[in-house]
Amino acid sequence: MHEHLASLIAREQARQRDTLSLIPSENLTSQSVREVLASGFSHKYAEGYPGSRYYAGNAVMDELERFAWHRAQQLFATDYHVNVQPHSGSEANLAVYAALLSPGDTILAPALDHGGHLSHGHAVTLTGKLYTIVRYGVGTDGRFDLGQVRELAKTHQPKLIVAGVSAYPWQLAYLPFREAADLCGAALMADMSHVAGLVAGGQHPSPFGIADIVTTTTHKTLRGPRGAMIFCKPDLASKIDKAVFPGLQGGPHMHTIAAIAQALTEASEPSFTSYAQEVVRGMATLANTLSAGGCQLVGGGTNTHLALIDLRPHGLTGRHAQDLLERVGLVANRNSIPHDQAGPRNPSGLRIGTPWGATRGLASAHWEQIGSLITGLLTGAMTEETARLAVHELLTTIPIPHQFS
Ligand code: DSN
Repeated sequence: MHEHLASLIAREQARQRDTLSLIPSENLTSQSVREVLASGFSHKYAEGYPGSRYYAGNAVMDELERFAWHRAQQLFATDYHVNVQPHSGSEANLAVYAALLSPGDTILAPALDHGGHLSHGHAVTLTGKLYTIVRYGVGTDGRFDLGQVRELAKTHQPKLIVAGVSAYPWQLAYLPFREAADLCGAALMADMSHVAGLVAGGQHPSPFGIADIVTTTTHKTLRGPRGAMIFCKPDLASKIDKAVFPGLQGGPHMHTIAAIAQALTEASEPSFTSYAQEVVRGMATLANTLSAGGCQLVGGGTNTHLALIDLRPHGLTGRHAQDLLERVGLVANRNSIPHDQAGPRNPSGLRIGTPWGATRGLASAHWEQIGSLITGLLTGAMTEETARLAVHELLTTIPIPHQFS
């Protein structure tokens, strides 16, 4: 390996060892996942699908992809068709739109500053340029305004409704979205990217059986390699498969598909249920500590893996708070909050979560400590030096488990 690359890897390993990621979309993967990812599966072109490839030499790849399908269906206890080829969550969502819609058709989706994702039709993305986007958001209680969703569905007659989030602290109930979709004959897509691991671990409602299509990334709470999957009801299978390949992508990343199959296997073990419980329990503890310490949580709390802190009462911007935490070894990300008057580059919120920390082994007492450090820093009651030493001491006592290092 080139020495510069080796040194970059070593520096990143040290950064991950010496800091704590609170970014709710990040996680650690097992050594087994990374071994599979680094295998010779990456050498093979396998355009097409099992039994129907455009290159020779794909007997093993066919078996591998079918194995990944079965693992996915087993984990989520579903008979939905599954496509494991999307290279990322944004491509998965775009593939669904391409499969079901024509340019100009209307999508009803969550607004970005209310917890949605760029790929849910934000104006700066291709999804926002190709389709007519109608946005729903949260009400005064911080929860999605389901009355608004129903009204918008009736008024705008969207062809697709998106139920999915990347910065929303509450569990999603999928049935009200189904009802809204049925009011106008729309298809319902659940984007469970953030919560897939919680669904697998029984800590979040499942969209299967309710949504027509379920998309997910594989590297967040699900603790797999970077990738994505699309599940759909059997009658949509052919459209979805064609939209992924050849519609949007060429050769599938077979090494990633193999690593996804490994991660899905790990997520079906009882220890993963304990992990998912720990993610949610830890987040509740962290949120309670933050609230008790004077932080205002967007939406009033959380019952998932993440929370958003409204920084305005502290007179801080998102960038300021993100930098402040990073200087003491806590890595979080600035985030827009509902009706944010500040721009997305320096918004008014800080997004935090527990998936990475729970994999590292942090439990409730540790999250209380992290919460006290964050409130101390944001309120100015604690010096950076004191917080930095405390984070260092905590992480020294809880090294990354061997299995994940
Ligand atoms: N960037 C991811 C997140 O942080 O939520 C979503 O793609």
